[in-house]
Amino acid sequence: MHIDVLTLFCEMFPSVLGASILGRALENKLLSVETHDIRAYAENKHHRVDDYAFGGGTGLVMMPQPIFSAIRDIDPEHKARRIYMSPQGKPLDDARVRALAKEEHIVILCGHYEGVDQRVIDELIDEEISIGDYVLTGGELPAMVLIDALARQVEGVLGNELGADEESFADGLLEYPQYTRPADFEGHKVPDVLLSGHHANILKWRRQQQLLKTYRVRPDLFSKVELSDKERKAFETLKNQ
Ligand code: 4FM
Repeated sequence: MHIDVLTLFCEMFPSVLGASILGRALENKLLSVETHDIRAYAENKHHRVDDYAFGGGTGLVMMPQPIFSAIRDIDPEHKARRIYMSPQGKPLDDARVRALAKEEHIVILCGHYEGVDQRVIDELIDEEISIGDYVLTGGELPAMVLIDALARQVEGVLGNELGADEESFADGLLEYPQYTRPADFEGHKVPDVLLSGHHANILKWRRQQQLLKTYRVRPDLFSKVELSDKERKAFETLKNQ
């Protein structure tokens, strides 16, 4: 997969893209990311990229010319999936990440100021995506969030042999709690079942913990989980304990 990022702040990307699992994935060419400075495409004398909003209002709007020129340069035949990161977008979730991970070429536009000229969205963008219901100063952090989530779905990026399918959200549940040594840290003990060596009991306990956590913290996710009649009954008993 290749990802092109259109941004006014290319300098925000190298440290995040260079570190940890994402850094290794890029180094190993499992995916590639290229950042492009929108300002370099501005054709006016002072390389201006924003202007006042028609109709009034306080903020500046990113003007169409530099973004149209950049996208025509990077994806002239519209072969890529073009994404605009903004709070007005559809909330990103695991299903969307998995679907986008199948794309060969993605272009991500990072917005700033009060947004971009609507003609950019109407004429150039395939989908508008939000990483959550809060407003950031720019789309760069959301773009990095999306890139990181996509990278995890690319074959070979995760070191373990299980991969992303065995990880959180694959079954629509939050993760169970994890513990490592020591078994007793300043009097705070690891649950006995995890030290018992009884594999079936451990699996059962972990599943119960996932269900309880999801039920309490994310009722929206819990309502979508499919449970057998037997498991639903057992959970009713468990949650009333
Ligand atoms: C803020 C872009 C205002 C456009 C931003 C406008 C964001 C988010 C975000 C900065 N992007 N999810 N939340 N972007 O805040 O994706 Cl008009």
